[in-house]
Amino acid sequence: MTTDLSQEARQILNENFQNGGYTIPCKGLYPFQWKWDSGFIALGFAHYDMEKAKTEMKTLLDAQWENGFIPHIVFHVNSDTYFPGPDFHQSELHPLSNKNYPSTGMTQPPVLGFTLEKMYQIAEDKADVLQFIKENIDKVYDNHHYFYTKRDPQNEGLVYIYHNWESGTDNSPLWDDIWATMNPPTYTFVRKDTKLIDPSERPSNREYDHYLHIIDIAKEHNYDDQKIAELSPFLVQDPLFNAMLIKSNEAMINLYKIIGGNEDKIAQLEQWQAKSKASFNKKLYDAELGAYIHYDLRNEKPIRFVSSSSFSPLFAGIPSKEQAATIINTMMTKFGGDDMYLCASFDPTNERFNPKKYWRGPVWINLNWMLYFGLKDYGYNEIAERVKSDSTELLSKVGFYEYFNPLKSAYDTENKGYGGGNFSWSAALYLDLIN
Ligand code: 9YW
Repeated sequence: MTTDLSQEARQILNENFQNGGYTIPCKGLYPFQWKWDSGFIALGFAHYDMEKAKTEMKTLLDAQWENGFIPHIVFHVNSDTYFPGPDFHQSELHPLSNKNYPSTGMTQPPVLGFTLEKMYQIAEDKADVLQFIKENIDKVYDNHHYFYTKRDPQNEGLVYIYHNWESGTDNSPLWDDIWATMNPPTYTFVRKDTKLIDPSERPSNREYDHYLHIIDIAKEHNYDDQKIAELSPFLVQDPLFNAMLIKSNEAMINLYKIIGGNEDKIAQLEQWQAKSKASFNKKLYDAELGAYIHYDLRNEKPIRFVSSSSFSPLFAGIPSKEQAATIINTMMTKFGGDDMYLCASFDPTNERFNPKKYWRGPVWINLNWMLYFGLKDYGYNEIAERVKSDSTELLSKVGFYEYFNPLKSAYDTENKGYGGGNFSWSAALYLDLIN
């Protein structure tokens, strides 16, 4: 059974790999290279084809801008199955954007530091992968430098995201109260995703108006970071994004130590770490909720909801032992009943929870993957094993889908996954989880 599934997972990755040296998240729905997908995909390849893993990372890094920024989508080809494409995003507006690769002008969670380290851990030929890392790690360092110098206006060690697409958790109920502060124009556009996927499982057109409007504001200012910080109606400190940045800082410190030299970079990374972790626990920990939360920097108020992102700091060693115990208790109480698969993307006890709608409730394999390693690091092996077996059970039951209904009872009547099928990161992270 496991072997068949592994073969299927490899086949999905191989078939989604493109001639341009990158892997699409899934056919039809997502025809380009996405940043955080690429990192996770590289980990899947690393288990059986290290050359492809390196290629995946290299292609993404080739699309880096001169200021260190790495975009969330790289438009390697033209495609009429995705909206909004390169004509809408117009990355060329930014004076330092990449001249060879059209892209978006927004980013996604910082996966690259820890994926480089994981590739090194997985590699049989360590010298070969270390050579690759030596050639590329400074680009990731420059990317973190960009984050800490351009996206932290109050110098807190916590970086902001200026668009919900930067979070990776696109239509989470977390953003609903921000949408209520905005009144974007009604755009005329043709959705492509809802031709491929049941519209009830995707964001609404009105939500897309908000998404497009934020981009238009950034474009009016040629994607200038300072202007975005001043003017974007969406400006959020996201615990998932910042935890991944901290995890990647740590990975880079480890890798620079293996490489040798680079004392200045190690010192800078250590400074960022100390400051970020302290601010994280001070500002994003909500003792009353027993969870990490998001902070709305534009409206200066905490976003007091529990989501799967609330537990992601475990992955980066951020919580103290006591905080870890508290947030894991919150997770098990709200998300971990016997009738549920871990881990729903949004608080199942909240009225905004929807088990079928994208980031408003379904289980996502990449969040589970982070949770699994985080729980293990803190010694919660039994719960970690449950996250792993819930993930593999879902994948073997219904296939390598994009997202999954967390309610076990749902599978009595409709045994199916949601969103895109043959989904690359579900396949890639399965290969990593079982190894
Ligand atoms: C979109 C590719 C991307 C992921 C995001 C996910 C979704 C694309 O798919 O966004 O058009 O909304 O939310 O995290 O990177 O898999």
